[in-house]
Amino acid sequence: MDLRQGIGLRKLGKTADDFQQDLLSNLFYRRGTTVESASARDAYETLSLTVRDRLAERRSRTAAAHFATNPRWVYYLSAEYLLGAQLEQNLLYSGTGELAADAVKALGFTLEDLEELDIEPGLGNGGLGRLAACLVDSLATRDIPAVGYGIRYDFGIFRQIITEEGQTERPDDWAFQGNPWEFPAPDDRQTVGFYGHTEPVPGSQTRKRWVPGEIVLGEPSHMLVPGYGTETVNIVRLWRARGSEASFDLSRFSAGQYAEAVQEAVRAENISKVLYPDDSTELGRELRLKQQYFLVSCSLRDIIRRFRLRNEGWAQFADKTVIQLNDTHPTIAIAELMRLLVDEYEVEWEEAWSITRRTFAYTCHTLLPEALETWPVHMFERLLPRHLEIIYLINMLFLREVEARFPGDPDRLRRMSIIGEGPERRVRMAHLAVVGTEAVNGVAELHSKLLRETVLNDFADLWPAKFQNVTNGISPRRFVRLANPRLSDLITEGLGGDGWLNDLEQLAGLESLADDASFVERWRAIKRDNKVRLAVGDPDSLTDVMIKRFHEYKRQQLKILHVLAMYHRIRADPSGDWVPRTVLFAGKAAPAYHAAKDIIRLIATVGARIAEDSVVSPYLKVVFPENYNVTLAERIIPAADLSEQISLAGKEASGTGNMKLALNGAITIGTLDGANIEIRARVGAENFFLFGMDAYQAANAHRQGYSPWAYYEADGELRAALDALRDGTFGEVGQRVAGSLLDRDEYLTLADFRSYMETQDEVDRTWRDQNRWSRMSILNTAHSGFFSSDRTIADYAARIWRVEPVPVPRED
Ligand code: NBG
Repeated sequence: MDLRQGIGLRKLGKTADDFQQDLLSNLFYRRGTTVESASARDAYETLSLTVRDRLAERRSRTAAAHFATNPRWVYYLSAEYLLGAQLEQNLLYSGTGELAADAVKALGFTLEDLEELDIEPGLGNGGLGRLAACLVDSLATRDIPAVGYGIRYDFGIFRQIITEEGQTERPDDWAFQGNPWEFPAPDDRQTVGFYGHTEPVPGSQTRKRWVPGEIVLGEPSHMLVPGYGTETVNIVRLWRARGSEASFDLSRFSAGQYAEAVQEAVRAENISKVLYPDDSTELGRELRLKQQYFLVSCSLRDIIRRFRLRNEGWAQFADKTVIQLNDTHPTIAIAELMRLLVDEYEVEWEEAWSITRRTFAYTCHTLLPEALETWPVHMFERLLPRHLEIIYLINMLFLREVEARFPGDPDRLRRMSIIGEGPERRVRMAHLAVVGTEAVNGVAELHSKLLRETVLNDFADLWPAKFQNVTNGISPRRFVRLANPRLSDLITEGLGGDGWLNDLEQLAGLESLADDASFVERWRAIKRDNKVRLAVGDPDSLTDVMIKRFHEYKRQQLKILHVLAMYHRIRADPSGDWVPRTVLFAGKAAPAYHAAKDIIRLIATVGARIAEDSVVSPYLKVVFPENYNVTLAERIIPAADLSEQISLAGKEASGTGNMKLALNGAITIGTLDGANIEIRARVGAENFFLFGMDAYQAANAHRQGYSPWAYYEADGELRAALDALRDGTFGEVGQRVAGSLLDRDEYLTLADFRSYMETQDEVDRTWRDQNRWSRMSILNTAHSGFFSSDRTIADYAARIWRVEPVPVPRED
């Protein structure tokens, strides 16, 4: 038998009997229990292993195909992955759903019971992390050889509890009961240095020796990422920090100094303890930079190890490797690759720089200047002394290039420098990311345009061809097939097949069904049914959802002003013909972001007040399901009628929730921001509720002397809503929120209020014509095909990565 790459492996059977056999054997031999004493958790773990085995078999064929091809690889570096629950997805992708349902029944459980135990890895925070998960899904679906690298945080983003006091945070110990989807890979462990000093290397100008002051181990594990409708199974490799052997002080332990004995190990392990440690202290900020370097250092060494399995020397490295930097968090990789090449592998600086620049590409996910990361030079100097030297040299050579192109323009040099001057010198990571990469992309058309015109304008002048757009996308498998199975079945029936699941433009075929009375009726019945299952309000009311992180630029405060205005209108005319609405908010606020937490608290307060009001409550209900995550999103999105995408134009880079909602037949009320613009262009202006100013008007408003008070004075309804907050009716939190709106209103909430109200009235009028509404809903789904992450990956592959798929042969 030839054991390499599993050739000659006994095949896992395909019949119900085989599956049941494997399940039992896993129960006995891997879980170590018996049918009689198996708990639900035993059954869950065993089922997960049985499904995982089937993917692992495909994984071994994938690895064999990749090894034989020696292809160009995509490496995706990301601080976050919001993978979502794994069991249901992996049942679907391995085609074992029915076998599994029967097999667990024989053990006395239902699949639904076991799915309840499948905790999602909360290794991300918002859109950026979920995007990473959709992209790795589509990379595998498109047969592109790829690895996603990230950190295996012990604690994900916090678990949110909502009370009338607002949000409180609890640790999210997601892997407390273990994670059956993960394979440890201790052989690929890496060693990472921090602190210390550098020493010259005799005979070399550019090489240095870095002597770190602290050594930490990075232990990898990986999770399988199957493609849909294909054989490829890629991986996401996650690093966990460990103290080295030397970090345990046995002599102190023996002397009873238990805490001191492990303090160094604890310090090391803290690196992968939590996602985004609070950065309001210097220590917290340093820990974040440490995390970033830890991820980068482990991953780059792993990438080089993989490269060397099939290649020699460095000539081929940039041809065989593309590393995508997901935002600035992994940007230190540019300096680290230079360090590895120059210091450790003795490559000449120019050659190393040419390799580095051709290897990396950078995706920027923001326009908010405060979200473009910078690190104090003194912190860098202490933590990563060699990297700072390298960045200085990169910067010097870069500024020479700028000077040659734009002679005598010191202002431009100052603006473009990787080192920002000012009261505190700081390393500008976005600048490093632009200088050290071959391609830079924004995540929606408007965003990419504004990047070129504003934040990265000088760089776009210098290197216009470097700047590209790749509009974000979402996985239709997770967000329709798994989240909305009944709609998915109806679409499959309507289109005469399920080919749309990996060719989403096929949805356009639904257009002709938008006038088919029986199709429309079923469409509507499914939406209603999804509302019944969500169980937050009257299923016949208009379900109006705003689900996303809490941030002032996203303007949940505008939505709450609308709620207050409706409250006043209904109170003033209790017998009016009001369209009943269930307004649903969900999302987390950063623990240290007080203004955002105030908005959550205000929503809870207003919601409670309305619930007590017997005049208003028949028409208006505000709900806030707590702990928004992928699993909850999958329940809310299929039930939504109206999708709130109301950020101030020019602030939301793309949005991806907007795409998920449109794809599930919710109609958007939104500004001309991010991907809203592209959604509207595709679904049609008549199937989209537009309001508010555009990005250029918004950018000018403050400069032109914007005054929130002028809007307050001019608009009676707005004034009444704000007065209800100001006079303490909704407690101190209402006063604070109103205060901040009237004081500065950074995000022009009051300026867009009237336009928003008018458009909401239009929403109500449209809702009364249910046939029209349903037609709009169907057309939203029909024309959302562009927003598949499969298309996003095709764009990256063709325009940024220049990679080809490597199909994996089917089992014979
Ligand atoms: C977010 C943007 C969203 C965008 C996602 C994914 C960050 C820094 N940015 O608009 O705010 O959809 O990235 O690109 O998390």
